[in-house]
Amino acid sequence: MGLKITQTAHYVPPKVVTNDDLTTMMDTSDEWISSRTGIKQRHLAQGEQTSDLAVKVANHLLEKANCPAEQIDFIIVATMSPDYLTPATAAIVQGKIGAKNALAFDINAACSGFIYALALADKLLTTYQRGIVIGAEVLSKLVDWQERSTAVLFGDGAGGVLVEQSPQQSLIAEDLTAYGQDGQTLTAGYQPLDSAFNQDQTAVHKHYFEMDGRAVYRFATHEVPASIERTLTKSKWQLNDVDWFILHQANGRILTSIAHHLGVAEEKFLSNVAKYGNTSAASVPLLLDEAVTAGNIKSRQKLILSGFGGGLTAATVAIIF
Ligand code: 4VN
Repeated sequence: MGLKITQTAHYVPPKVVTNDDLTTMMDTSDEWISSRTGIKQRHLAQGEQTSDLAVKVANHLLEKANCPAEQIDFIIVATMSPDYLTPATAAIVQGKIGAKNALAFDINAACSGFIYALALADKLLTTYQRGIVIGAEVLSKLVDWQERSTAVLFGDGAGGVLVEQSPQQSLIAEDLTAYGQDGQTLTAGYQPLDSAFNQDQTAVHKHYFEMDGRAVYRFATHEVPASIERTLTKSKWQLNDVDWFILHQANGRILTSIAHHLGVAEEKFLSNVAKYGNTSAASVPLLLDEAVTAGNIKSRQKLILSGFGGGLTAATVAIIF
């Protein structure tokens, strides 16, 4: 008994902002952004909240599966850019799609969030039949549009999967990790203490993304290959058994570097970072759905899914699709 992914879907807001568009807002260039990150454009939300993107994905999943909303037992949204602290984005989705029998909650493990959520869904499926797992982000809310080092990186979007209890276990192994001591190298959305009883003494109230890019880059190039290797060992898979590596689309150069560290041909690393930029928890399901829809990923293929970033966290699952 275990988890099987039975549908995939994604949604991105229609507005496209190219690298050239960004040069009118800040001192940067298409050359700089392309060569250092592989990003050419990103989709940015206009009048749509994180829950709106997630609702589109959820409805798309239900339509594709021809599944009534009442048959959904749980909804998990992985996000670091929720509409509110409460209600959870997943609860908003539950209400809007009419999944009246579903429990619903968000998880925040930043760029690893979708992988964490998928591993969690596997455990829920010992008790429940069917669930929706979504990664959804409107990171543009957390971007300081004066700060070129981070503003060029991030985009908005959502992706998700329908998961069902199946006699055939398709989640073969998992490796979920956190490195909380290094958490300050990537922050966004600080919530200041603010009441008559409790005034915040912190000098800077860090609402917007702040990233020590070199530290996070170094973390990713060391810890992601290690997490993937531990997952392969647990799976009893060899590197060569893996059909596709679907990694968090943090930055194209980081993907190249991870492929080299592992000794894997870069062609096995699917990528759409050029089109969407870094969409944190949304990037893995967004890439998964595009690759399934394009016919690149086929039934029974062996996949490594891996997320890494804020927390700091890194997380990998091995899946037979
Ligand atoms: C995981 C990672 C990143 C990330 C880190 C560094 C970085 C993305 C630094 C060097 C810079 C180009 C950009 Cl590894 C971000 C997240 C957040 O989702 C997670 N880019 N860069 C340069 O000067 O080349």
